[in-house]
Amino acid sequence: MFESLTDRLNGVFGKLTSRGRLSEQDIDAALREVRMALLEADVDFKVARQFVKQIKEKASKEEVFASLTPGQTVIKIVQEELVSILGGEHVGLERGEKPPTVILLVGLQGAGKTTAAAKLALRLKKDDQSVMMAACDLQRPAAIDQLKQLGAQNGIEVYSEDPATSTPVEVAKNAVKKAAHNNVYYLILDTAGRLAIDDDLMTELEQIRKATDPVETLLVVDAMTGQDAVQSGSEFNERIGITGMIMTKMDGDARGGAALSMRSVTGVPVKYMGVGERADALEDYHPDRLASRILGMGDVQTLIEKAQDQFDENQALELEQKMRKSQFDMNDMLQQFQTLKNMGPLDGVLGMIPGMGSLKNQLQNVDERRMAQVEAIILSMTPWERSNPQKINGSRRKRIAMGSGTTATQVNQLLSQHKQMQKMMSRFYKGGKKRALMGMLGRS
Ligand SMILES: Nc1nc2c(ncn2[C@@H]2O[C@H](COP(=O)(O)OP(=O)(O)OP(=O)(O)O)[C@@H](O)[C@H]2O)c(=O)[nH]1
Ligand SMILES: [Mg+2]
Repeated sequence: MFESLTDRLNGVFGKLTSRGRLSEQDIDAALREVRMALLEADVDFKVARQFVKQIKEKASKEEVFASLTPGQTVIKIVQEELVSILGGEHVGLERGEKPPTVILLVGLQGAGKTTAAAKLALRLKKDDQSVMMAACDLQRPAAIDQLKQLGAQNGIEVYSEDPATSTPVEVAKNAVKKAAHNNVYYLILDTAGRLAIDDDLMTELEQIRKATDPVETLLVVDAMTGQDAVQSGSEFNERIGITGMIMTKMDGDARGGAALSMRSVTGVPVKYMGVGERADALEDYHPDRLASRILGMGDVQTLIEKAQDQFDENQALELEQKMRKSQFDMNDMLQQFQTLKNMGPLDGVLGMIPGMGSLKNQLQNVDERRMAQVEAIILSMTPWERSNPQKINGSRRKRIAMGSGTTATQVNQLLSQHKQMQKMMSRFYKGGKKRALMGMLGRS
């Protein structure tokens, strides 16, 4: 979701690093562009202003002008500040002393509460925790069915009552009783949304909160709604007090402003991000990783964690080792592509792979057919070729193209993409993050 911001920032950095020395005016001009880029991405204007101010202050302290690589020093500062406005440290889910740990989900209509309840429940279940969901949304009859269906699909117990004879507070209270009785550790309460914040909604939520004493009150916000999301975040926090946020629809093509401003404006940590409609499309929110993605340097850590969900731990470890030692060959690339297919929205996953930026451009609107082509090319290689892609000569290329129903040019493209990925990956590990960043930006 940060593509255009990433492009803009890379443009600014490109200008900075192409110069030997930088004057104060150069930095000022660059920071003005950074500020514009943030505003265009719909970042809260106070946040953008503060961001640029901090960078300017740090830049003068860190003696950018005396540095031999001033442009890179500025980029390092931008990265640090980005991590800082995104919240600094990752904050995980709290766990109560004794069961049940009640997690109350609140938010506007359509923000993704019910989906988030299932995602969170599935995550906890995968971590071997006992978990139950309760349908406290009695606004729409369909809401209960929606939660029940999600529960059935993912093997999660759902507590519900007849909406004709019960109230949201009653459902919540009884769900807590049942969870305590059954020794269920986590109880997730799905609540009703409203089009806008109103007193009825707030009163209802306050009552549920009083009755259930939740360990976490998580606000579910739709990242696509930009500044409105930020506004509702502040209001919910003032009215009922929230302990964290789940930012949904991060897979959408919004400009990313909400994601960037939410933490700074509300002061409340974002704990998770929703990145798709599927129940497994939930990611932990890590400010440093997100900053890397925004700056276009990939997010190998999240990628590896996602891969761990898909293939077993040994395979994932092996992959990491190979990336470190630049032994990532075509077999690994094939495996990655096959795993990618199971890891949810392709765009999001591609953005996490260092060096994928250029591939992404070539694979515009990456679709299953393209993926199949890549697979076919690799499958047409012999095992020896897959382990030694650099030794694939002209006649081999022709044969591979024939075998996969593609052209020699397409085979060439894939080979150079692989080479670039390999280079980026090893640089990512060997050179430390700063050098890796330079590499991602194509300036080393
Ligand atoms: N692409 C994408 N869609 C999402 C995500 N989270 C939720 N959705 C979709 O958003 C729509 C609304 O989700 P719900 O979970 O029903 O939202 P809600 O907050 O419970 O809505 P109400 O109960 O009406 O207030 C559904 O179509 C979901 O599939 C996400 O992270 N990415
Ligand atoms: Mg709902």
